[in-house]
Amino acid sequence: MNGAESLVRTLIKSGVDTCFANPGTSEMHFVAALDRVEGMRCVLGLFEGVVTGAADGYFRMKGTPACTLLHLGPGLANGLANLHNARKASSGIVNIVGQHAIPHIECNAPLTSDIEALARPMSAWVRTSSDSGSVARDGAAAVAAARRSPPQIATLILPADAAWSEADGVAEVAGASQRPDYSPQAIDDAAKVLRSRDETLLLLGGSTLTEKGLALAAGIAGKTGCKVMAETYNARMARGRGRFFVERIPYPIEQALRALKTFSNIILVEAGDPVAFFAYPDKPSLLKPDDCEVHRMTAKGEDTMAALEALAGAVGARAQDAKPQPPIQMAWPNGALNSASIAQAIAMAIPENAVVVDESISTGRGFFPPTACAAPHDWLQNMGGSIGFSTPVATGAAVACPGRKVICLVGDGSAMYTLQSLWTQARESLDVVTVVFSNRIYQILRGEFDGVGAGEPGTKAMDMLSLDRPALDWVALGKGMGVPGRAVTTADEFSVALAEATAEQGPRLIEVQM
Ligand SMILES: Cc1ncc(C[n+]2csc(CCOP(=O)(O)OP(=O)(O)O)c2C)c(N)n1
Repeated sequence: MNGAESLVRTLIKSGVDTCFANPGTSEMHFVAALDRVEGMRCVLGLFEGVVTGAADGYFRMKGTPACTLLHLGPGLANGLANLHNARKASSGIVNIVGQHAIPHIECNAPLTSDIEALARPMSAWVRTSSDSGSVARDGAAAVAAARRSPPQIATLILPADAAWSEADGVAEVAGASQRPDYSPQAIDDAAKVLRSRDETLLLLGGSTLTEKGLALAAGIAGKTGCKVMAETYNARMARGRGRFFVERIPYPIEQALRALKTFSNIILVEAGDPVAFFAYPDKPSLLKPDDCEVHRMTAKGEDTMAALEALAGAVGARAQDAKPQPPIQMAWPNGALNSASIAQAIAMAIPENAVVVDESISTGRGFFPPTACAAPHDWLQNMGGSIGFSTPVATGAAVACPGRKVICLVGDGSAMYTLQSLWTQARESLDVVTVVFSNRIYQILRGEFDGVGAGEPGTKAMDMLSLDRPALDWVALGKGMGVPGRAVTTADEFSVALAEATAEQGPRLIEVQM
């Protein structure tokens, strides 16, 4: 057994059985080992941003890490933006990055670079295997690091000679690390704040946004009169009929300031401090009012569900304290395509247990409330703000969850970053419906131009924001990668296209021409 095979066997033994890959020469022994060893599902991505984003989507849905296979420094560098998004989403990933054989590194061949330096900013754990005898042990350490609480990105750099030389065997991965508990003092403090009846916001983030966590929050809100909200962006939120609907802090800074201005207390349940996405001249970075006190109840990695249960107990909240939610009218829309009619069609079309991956940017800003009563589903968002996250994450989510329909809502600008995902979806017959909002402009940036006070955009500035000349033909792009699609121009056409695409098996694309 060589080093590469000892690594593949160690990964599989530890439960890492899915590899999103884009290999090169230095990774050929790893690729050969995938052939020899049973048990690793291998999924090729045609750009490393697809590979790393897919690993993020896989983790979000499965809760266990996949591995990636990346080609030296440039391969890793191509995947960094979606590793950034994955890191912000607290997704566990094991990256295997090839390296030249150790004696070859000093020759400064074309692909030589400082891979560890490239890996470090997006990885909590980085190691280069020194020889073939250490590879299995290093692989086991990488898996253990990825599985920590909160989960992390671990990057193992595998020199080609460590991969091709003789190894000792397979290594054992240490058991999953214990979750840090929560602070009982923080629960007491939060309960005291809630009992005071001051205007209080329970701000939820991370792993609190499961059906159970939301139900606990609904009971606490019903009992104490506090308001519950979620962060602006969330890695995964349980939503739909029968689940407690929480609004999110709005993205536009004026709206966010307005939404938070009445609170004298904010209790953070795994959420971050409410901060603006960007700085704007003469506007604050912190969204809370000056005299509002922020109380951290739990941090990432702590046992938030147990903490919420303890808080419910401390304030005497039970499930039946949850207030009934106002009903939301649902009907297939007709007439013109606009944000409201698009949201209505999506609410009607979401199938039971679907996964919605949302990178709909400005088109989708109002999608949340109208889809609250759709069939039960999970809603995944971009945690790191680096666009091009959704089509890979949808791909990885579909690999993780066969049997669940994945709906990817994406702006045309964002979709162009990682459109190669469509090819992987076609090759793997993944059940993903990609809805591209084709407004042929970076619409959000047109608003930001005003928001930062940059004046009136001239011809050159508008050229940097518009996607016309030539217009992108999404149906043709999808077809070229094996994904059938159609373009729609009215709400009626969109409704029919979405209903059909969600009822069929396999990848589909809908170009919403706005
Ligand atoms: C990697 C990266 N590059 C650039 C940006 C800046 N950016 C933010 S939104 C956006 C355009 C999004 O366009 P689109 O998906 O079409 O949505 P729309 O604005 O039209 O709603 C860009 C370029 C970014 N966030 N991340």
